[in-house]
Amino acid sequence: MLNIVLFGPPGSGKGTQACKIIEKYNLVHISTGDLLRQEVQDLTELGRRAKEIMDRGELVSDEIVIGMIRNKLGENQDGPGFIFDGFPRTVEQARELRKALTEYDERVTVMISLTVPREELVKRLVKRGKETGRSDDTPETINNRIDVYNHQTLPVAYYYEKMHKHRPIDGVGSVDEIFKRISKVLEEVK
Ligand code: B4P
Repeated sequence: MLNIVLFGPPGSGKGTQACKIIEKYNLVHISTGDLLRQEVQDLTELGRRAKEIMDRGELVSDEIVIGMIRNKLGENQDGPGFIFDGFPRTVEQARELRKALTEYDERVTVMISLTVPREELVKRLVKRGKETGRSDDTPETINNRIDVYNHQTLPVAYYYEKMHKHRPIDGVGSVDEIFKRISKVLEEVK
């Protein structure tokens, strides 16, 4: 299997690039952000709790997120692999992902890490907030999300670095240019 962790700060283009990677490599897409927004839309108890946390720009608890991932892994074991979009976001989530994949004799192949300067992230997310009305794309929440990323999520990059799986990619440029950079790495590792 080809199992990709797609990593980067909020607004770095993870969701955007995930769509293109899936099209080319036919992988199962697991976006914890999308799964949580679906819970919010379905008005579940989990969704109600998650919305409050997401609107503040904080991270939903590891326990909830890991439970959602385990369900998805169990349902899709016959495919060519997974793309984890926005997960893991803490070192604990990374450890749990490793455990869960090991149960299926699988492992993470590579972590693609999109790097984008803070000013560009804020610009992209403010624009998306105006266009879509997404409730966590407000200037105050965006800044908190980037701070949370720097404090709680960035250590995940070092976790994969130690395993020689971390591949940083310049996330500034056109969507197609960035996709070409990612494809080059994926052709090397697949
Ligand atoms: P996510 O849904 O993962 O949201 P995100 O980090 O903002 O990334 P997204 O994929 O949406 O944006 P993208 O960069 O593609 O998380 C939302 C919240 O859910 C989190 O804050 C947290 O509360 C919770 N959550 C999710 N996963 C969790 C976990 N594992 N643990 C705990 N909590 C979790 O794109 C952004 C914008 O940039 C788009 O408008 C796009 O059109 C634009 N764009 C993309 N590429 C571009 C380019 N090359 N040039 C210009 N613009 C570009």
